[in-house]
Amino acid sequence: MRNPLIPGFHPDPSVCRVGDTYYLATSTFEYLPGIPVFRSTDLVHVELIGHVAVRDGQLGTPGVPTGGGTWAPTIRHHDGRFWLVVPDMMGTGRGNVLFTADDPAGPWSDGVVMDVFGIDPDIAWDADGTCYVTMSGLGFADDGTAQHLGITQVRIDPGTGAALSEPISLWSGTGGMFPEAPHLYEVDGTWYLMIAEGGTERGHAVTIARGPSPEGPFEGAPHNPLVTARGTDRAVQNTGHGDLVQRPDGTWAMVLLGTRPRSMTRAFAPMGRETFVVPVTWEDGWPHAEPVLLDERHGPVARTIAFPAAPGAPAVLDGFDGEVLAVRAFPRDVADLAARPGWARLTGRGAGMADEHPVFLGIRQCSEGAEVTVTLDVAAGVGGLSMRYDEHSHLDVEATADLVTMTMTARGLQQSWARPRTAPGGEVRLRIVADPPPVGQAVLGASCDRLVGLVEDAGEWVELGSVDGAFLSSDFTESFTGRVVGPYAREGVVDVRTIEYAGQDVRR
Ligand code: 6LW
Repeated sequence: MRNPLIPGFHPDPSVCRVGDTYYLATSTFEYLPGIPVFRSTDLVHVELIGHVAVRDGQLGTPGVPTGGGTWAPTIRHHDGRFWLVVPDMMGTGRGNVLFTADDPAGPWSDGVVMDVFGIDPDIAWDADGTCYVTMSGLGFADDGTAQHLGITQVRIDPGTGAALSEPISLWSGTGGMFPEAPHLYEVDGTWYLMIAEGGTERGHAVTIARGPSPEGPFEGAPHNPLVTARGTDRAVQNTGHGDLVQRPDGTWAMVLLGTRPRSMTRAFAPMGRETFVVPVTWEDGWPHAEPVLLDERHGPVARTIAFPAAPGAPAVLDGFDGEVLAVRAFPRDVADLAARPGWARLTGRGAGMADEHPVFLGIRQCSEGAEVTVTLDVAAGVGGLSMRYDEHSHLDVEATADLVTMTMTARGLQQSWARPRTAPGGEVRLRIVADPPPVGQAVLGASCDRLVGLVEDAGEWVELGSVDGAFLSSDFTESFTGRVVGPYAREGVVDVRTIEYAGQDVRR
């Protein structure tokens, strides 16, 4: 199988199948549009077909803190419709929301808030039509601190989200921390409860139990964990948080999250958590999954994002390519496509990328080596190209009509490089290059992921400076997201012509 199945920041995958077609959804946290939906007919090629959250009010994203927002969704097809449940966490998040759609490409409903308390909800029905929401339960200790309650389950009315029962506790794994990401399946009359445990870092694992009913009692598999990379030097680490699906030919597969960390010590993952897929076989009534390997490579990626989106762009929303994200806002709230035909106009508010609501449009870094170039007009403003994890950690290459600066901000540390433009003017091309890892990755410590900022000056690409990419990794930033890169405005009007992405994975 070719991995990652969905490269770039795409954690917490969930999958369902209708006929010959698989539908997948992943988490978006503080980014909008929220919760991408992908289609695949072979679990090798995936196509972005839309997003669940494309309208104001469906999610509380504008006021969620970093690390909050939309966490792990579950997508299912039941009774002729698509169902998606997702936690919309912290700040202005709505809680656990249930969306429905006739067409998975959208439109999805406004969503109802379910009367359940936890994260990572799953939704399942038994043959009588009783609807079960199974989650990683949360409660509060006497002093008000949040407590993990293990895997819990509530019966709900899927029409209103109302709870029809008190939470019950189910099997909560084999002792790893943070039992979460539960999914329930009925296979030939037996119910399976698959979960993640060990935390989403290097201890992550998928474990499974089975029982006679959706409420259990559940007995853990003798061969748990079903999947883990912990204690190994495999190229794909953090493997966990999976969802099972049966193929039309009766065989099974699991989608799950993992990372592709760099350096001999597997120290940091530039792109954060991505979606992988592994084959699953059954023996003695238990599923068995293979470890996640990188045995097949993706080809080079080359894409140009135009404004408005070019014909054939995926899942176009309000004129923007569906791969374009904005932070705590929709791309339409951040950029004006009408002001200057063929350009996206960004109007800065002063704070640049340190703002919790940056005037920024970005796409995910989706290959180990990446070269991202923007063409801007800064005649009436100050702006540039940023590679961001969050407002505390970002690499900015910024231009005015006569000066270019590169600034690395990493959780309170900051360093800048500046250079006058020898050919001053409004139009400027800026580039960030993420070097691919060395073949074999036999490099210990720093500088095995060099990030380089460049400006095109008088027709030549000139290097401004370089920094260790470890500072922009999910490990250093302790982030649930990944690298998102694109243009921004700090002050005044900055027009964006294109974002060009060229990248390639390394041969191992
Ligand atoms: C998600 C949890 C997890 O809710 O990380 O890896 C959290 N798993 O299941 C955010 O993605």
